[in-house]
Amino acid sequence: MRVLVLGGDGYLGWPTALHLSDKGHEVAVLDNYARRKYDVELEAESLVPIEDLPTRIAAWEEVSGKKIALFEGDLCDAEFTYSAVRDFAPDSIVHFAEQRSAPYSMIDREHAVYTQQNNVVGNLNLLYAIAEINPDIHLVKLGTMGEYGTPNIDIEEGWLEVEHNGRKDRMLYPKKPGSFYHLSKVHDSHNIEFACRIWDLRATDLNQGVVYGQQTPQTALDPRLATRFDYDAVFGTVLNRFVIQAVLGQPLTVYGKGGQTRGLLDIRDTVECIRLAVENPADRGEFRVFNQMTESYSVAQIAEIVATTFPGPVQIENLDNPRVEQAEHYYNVKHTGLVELGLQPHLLSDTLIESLFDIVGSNKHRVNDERMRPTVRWRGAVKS
Ligand code: NAD
Ligand code: USQ
Repeated sequence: MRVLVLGGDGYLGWPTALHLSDKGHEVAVLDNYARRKYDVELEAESLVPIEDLPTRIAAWEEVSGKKIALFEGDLCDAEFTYSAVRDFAPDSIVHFAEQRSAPYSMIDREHAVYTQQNNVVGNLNLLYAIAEINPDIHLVKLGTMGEYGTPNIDIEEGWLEVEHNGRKDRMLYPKKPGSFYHLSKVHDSHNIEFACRIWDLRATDLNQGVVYGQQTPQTALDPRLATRFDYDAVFGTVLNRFVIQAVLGQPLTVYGKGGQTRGLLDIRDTVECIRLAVENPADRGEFRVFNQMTESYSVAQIAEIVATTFPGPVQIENLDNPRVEQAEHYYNVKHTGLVELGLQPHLLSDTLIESLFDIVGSNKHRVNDERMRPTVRWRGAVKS
């Protein structure tokens, strides 16, 4: 199949492009390098050195003999988006290309507006491009488990059968997200479902949990193929950060008591879930939702797992939670859709965490210590 990967320079987009190319698909990547600009703004680079995108693509061709096409530009530029879709003529588009940090979206008004504009407008341009150029294209969109929030009922895969005053309907699952970033994903989901309904598009919304890990079989083939690994308090995700803190000898920064529970998955499962979604497209008119996570842990449990796996001493520090989120809650998520398509999850293991300790150990000199502690406060986003 011909697959266009939007956000192909990012943490997940690049390994996904390699995985799809390795499995025999014709792949193109598209990116505007916004993520590299946030690095400059935040004064924190990827812990693992990464090459620029043209160098990565050339290295992949050298290593595998396979070509990946490149489109450099912004999804918010409709003309560019239309021309990329027209030129590459994909069967499937995998959409990773959004501002993905909750804390970044909560810095202040400017960052909230940027996040929603970038994400919602880029996605809307894409929906129009698909509808006008080839409505048969399957859109595989990265959503997030955080769209649901932490409701006191089971979380279904996107849809909920509701009975109200004696009548029944199948409704989009109600959302209670926890940041302006997570809200942008909710807006996207609604726009995509609407486009499937009115234009007969086909889409899979992948509500992904927090990803951990840094290597896939393809990125491990050559250091020039490495994907980024974020450690800072704005872009670093929880398990990755705890591993890095353990190696640096810094306390693990548990926000609050750590009773908040999240769905997680290994980066190797992310790329495989995308392959499964691409190779088993939704039907025309179908808005299909999968919950893309393999296990749930509370933040305190994640800290405990990292602390017991690390060979040296590890301190756990409970910080005042800079976010506004439920300290403790019910969390029971249905996630059978991708398993039914064939996913064989990599569950969190000591071996994986140990391999991350090694990756961090050889790059720890690259850490800017000043970027480890959280500085963005949800209530602080409004100036008084
Ligand atoms: P990332 O920031 O590393 O990658 C996103 C890429 O998209 C970047 O290279 C960026 O430059 C590009 N991009 C952003 N806006 C763009 C635009 N307007 N036009 C073109 N390119 C643009 O993020 P990631 O961690 O790889 O996440 C990818 C997707 O997966 C995001 O949509 C994110 O919301 C979702 N997701 C990530 C995680 C996680 O733990 N990393 C978990 C759940 C969902
Ligand atoms: N947390 C800590 N200490 C830290 C960092 C985080 O206790 O040092 C806590 C947070 O308070 C939160 C949980 O860990 O309760 C997860 O935080 P995170 O930063 O790992 O993840 P989150 O902000 O939810 O965002 C990440 C990705 C985002 C994706 C989301 C999936 O950045 O793109 O959408 O995970 S989900 O959480 O399922 O919505």
